[in-house]
Amino acid sequence: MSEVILYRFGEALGAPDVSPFCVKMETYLRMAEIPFAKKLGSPNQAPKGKMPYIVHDGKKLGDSSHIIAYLKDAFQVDLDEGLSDLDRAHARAYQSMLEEHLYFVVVYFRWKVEAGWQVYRHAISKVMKDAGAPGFLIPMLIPLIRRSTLKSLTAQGVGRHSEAEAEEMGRSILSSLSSFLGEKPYFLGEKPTTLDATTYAMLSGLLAPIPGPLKPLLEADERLMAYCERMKARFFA
Ligand SMILES: N[C@@H](CCC(=O)N[C@@H](CS)C(=O)NCC(=O)O)C(=O)O
Repeated sequence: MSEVILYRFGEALGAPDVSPFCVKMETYLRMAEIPFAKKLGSPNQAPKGKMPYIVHDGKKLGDSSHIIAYLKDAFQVDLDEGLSDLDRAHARAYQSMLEEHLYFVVVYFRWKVEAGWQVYRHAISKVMKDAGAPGFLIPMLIPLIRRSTLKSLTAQGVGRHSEAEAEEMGRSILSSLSSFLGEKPYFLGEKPTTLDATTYAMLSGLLAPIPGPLKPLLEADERLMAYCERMKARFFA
């Protein structure tokens, strides 16, 4: 079976990628032991206009969850084998909470709140430079990308809230995650499943050194921090 080419933004802020969805994809590929190579890409070339995307056997696919469904078939690998219907229902619900809600709280503190933005814009600039964008264009493009991201954040809804309200969303999601994890090593039990790829990616996004409440909130939770260490040691050693 030929290797998968994973197109992503690039490393930044101490994470394998500046984008939590690209970290999710890489974590999944490592967990599933699928041979892959990483290349820098851009949303302009992505089939759904968002990163990550993959190329495999001449096919180009976008959206991390669609990619995982494809890889499951193509490589006959199932990280969720043996899960009960209830586990699957929980996994689906937590995935939505992480990808459709917590992700946007992360975006809020990176792109909207000025203190976060003053740090995050350097990470964006680095990623664009690494991807080969002409140096003179980067300072012109960044404000445009920020404007369009903030427009999406407002349309999604999280962007309409105050900082205190966004922080409270982060706090309540982390508290739910921590309770759900409990004393288990992985979110659905003794063995890591697809949900752990998403959870690890979103949590490691929170650990990026961006000013704001999210990193301290996560760092105050011993269970979630131990979980992040466990995932990192097992899949990113
Ligand atoms: N549902 C998508 C979400 C991907 C996503 O939101 N990617 C962001 C980066 S974290 C992106 O490419 N944003 C660039 C843009 O919207 O132009 C997935 O699971 O892959």
